[in-house]
Parts: sequence; structure tokens; C-alpha cells
Amino acid sequence: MDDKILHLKEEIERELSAASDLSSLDQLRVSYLGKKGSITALLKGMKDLAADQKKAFGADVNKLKEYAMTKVEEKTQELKKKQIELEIAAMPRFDISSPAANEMGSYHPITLVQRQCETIFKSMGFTVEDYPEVVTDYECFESVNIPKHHPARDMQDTYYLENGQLLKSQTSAAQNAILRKYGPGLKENGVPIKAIFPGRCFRNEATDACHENTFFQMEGMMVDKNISISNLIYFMKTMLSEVFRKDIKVRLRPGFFPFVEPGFELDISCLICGGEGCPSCKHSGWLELCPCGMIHPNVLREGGIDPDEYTGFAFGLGLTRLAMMKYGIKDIRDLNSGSLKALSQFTDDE
Ligand code: FA5
Repeated sequence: MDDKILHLKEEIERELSAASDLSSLDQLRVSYLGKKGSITALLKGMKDLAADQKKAFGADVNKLKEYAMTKVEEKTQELKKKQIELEIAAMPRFDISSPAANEMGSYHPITLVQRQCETIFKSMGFTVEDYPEVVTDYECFESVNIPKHHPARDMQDTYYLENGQLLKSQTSAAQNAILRKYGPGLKENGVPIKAIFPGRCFRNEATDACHENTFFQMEGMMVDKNISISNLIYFMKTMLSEVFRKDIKVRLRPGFFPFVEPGFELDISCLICGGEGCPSCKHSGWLELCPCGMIHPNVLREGGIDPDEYTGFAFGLGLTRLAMMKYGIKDIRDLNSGSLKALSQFTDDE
């Protein structure tokens, strides 16, 4: 083998064993195998050799090139492995088998009450649906009979995003999607639509003891042939008696929502003050908890359901307020406070 080639091979071996990281290894690769590298230069120099030397020299240089490429690849893999091992060694260690410290986590009161409602409605044949928090104007308003510039929009001071979408101001935003999802089953197989869809809502509210700008609702819908207000009242009563497991005073009064007709406000007697009046119920003794009503024909039609053939009810339960009443939390703002002292004292009593 030519001296120059032997010399280069020894040099490569020396430098390879000294390379301690991927970037110096890459420099090394470029200096030997790159366009202006030493091995490439040897190959280019072959044109000046005598014809009888070319063949042997060319074969040796190619062997060296292959050798260098293999060694660089091997060293790359070795260094990558070392780097991963170092990263793993630097990760914080924890023992997953060790028992938790005395402080166990606990569920947020809203999660507790939401799960309880889900269990109740599931036992009555309702599905539980998830829905995004960022929605379109069509989903939140137009599809539920609130066209652009309708005065009912003023009731919900909505956060709009720059792209025209908005933070869901009511769980009713999912009504159209639910009708479209389960409508075919209703029309083709006669399976009633029975769904609840809990979710976080956002409104630009001036906050007080019973208003937050971020709160939870749980919407529910049932659509079938011959659904009437009595069905609505039955499901509302069952849900409330299961959640509270005691007699509570309820009142139903007319209420306006463009997506129901007739519409009702379902209030419960304030459980904080026993109906006497306090900041939690704005001193009225009653708390608006679960507006509801018979689904407006326009909403059914927009969801692909024929209102002459099917009827249904919908409700929009204020889950955050339900948690207040169930757990005796006087100020709604405590629920978003992040205070563990305030929030970790509740347990699931199912
Ligand atoms: C609605 O949002 C309707 N989409 C409800 C509905 C659904 C009616 C289906 C008919 C049929 P409303 O804005 O009143 O309605 O809110 C419903 C419930 O959410 C209220 O009764 C209350 O319990 C709760 N809620 C509303 N705003 C707030 C708030 N700022 N903070 C806490 N809870 C609130």
C-alpha cells in the first residue's frame, strides 16, 4: 500500500479515537471525506499517476474511503448512545413504587359533581359527549337560532379570537353537532337522541359571589317522537334528587332562550342561606341553576331533524353553581382560586 494512504489511515484512526462529541466527529468526516477532504484529494490526484500505478492506487484509496466511512458511522452510533445514556443519567430519579407522601391528591368539587351527574344520566341511557372550547360563531350562535346581530347575543359577552372563532360561551354550542351525529340513528333506526355534554364556558362577566368569567355547564338533550315538557320535568327532578339526596325547593318560571320554545328558568332555593337571601343568591333566596325548554323547530331543522316528526328538550345546567350548592361553597370565585385549602376538603360521596 502507498505510504500516503497508510499514513492517512493511521491519522484517521488516531483522530477517530480522540473524537469525543458528534460535532468534532462531523468535522473529522468533512476533513477526510468531504469535497475538499484528504481522501477525496487522493482520488482527484490519480489523474497525474502513470497508467500502471492507477489501478492499484485507486483500489487502495477506495478501500481507505470505505474504511473511513464505516469507522465514522460506527463512532457516530457510539457517541449517540453515550449522549442518550448521559441524558438518562441526568434525569431526576423517582421511585414509582414508593408510597405517596401523606398528602394524597383530591378531585376538584366541579369534577366530583360533574362525574356524579354523568353517572346519573348514563344510568338513564344518555351518552356523555366531549366538545372543543374554541368554536365558531355558527356553532355557538347561528346554529342555535341566534343569527348575527340578534339581541340575545348581548346576554353573553363573548371572547372573540382574532381568527373569528370564539371561546364557547355556552355548551349549547355543541347542540347542532350532537343532532347531526345521532340524527341518522334516530331517523333510520328509531334510536332516541339522549346526550349530555359538560364543558367549560367563558364570558366577560363582572364577577361576584355567583358569577365567574370561566365556569362549567352541562348541557343535555333528548329528541324522539312525542317528547314533551313532562319528560323534561321528569329528568330534571330525577337529576336534582339524585345529586342532593334530600328535598330541595325548585321553581320553574318562563325564560327566554332563542333555541327553546317554550323556555324555562329552573331555580333552586339557595342552600347557603336556606332561601333567606345572601350574596351567593344575589339576596333573592333563589339561584338560577338549569334553564331548559323544548328545542326550537329551527334548531332541529338546522340539525337535519324534521320538527314535524320529532320533538325534544334541552337544558343547560350550571355545574359550577351546582357544586356551590352541593358543597355549601359561598363564593363561586373560590372554585377557580387554586387554593388547596379550600378545594381539597370535598370527597365523592357516591
Ligand atoms: C345558557 O347558557 C343556555 N345555553 C342554557 C340553555 C340550554 C337553555 C338549553 C335552554 C336550553 P344561561 O346564560 O342562563 O343559559 O346559563 C345557564 C346556566 O349557567 C345558568 O343558570 C347558571 O347556572 C350558569 N351560568 C351562567 N353564567 C354564569 C356565570 N357567569 N358564572 C357561573 N355560572 C353561570
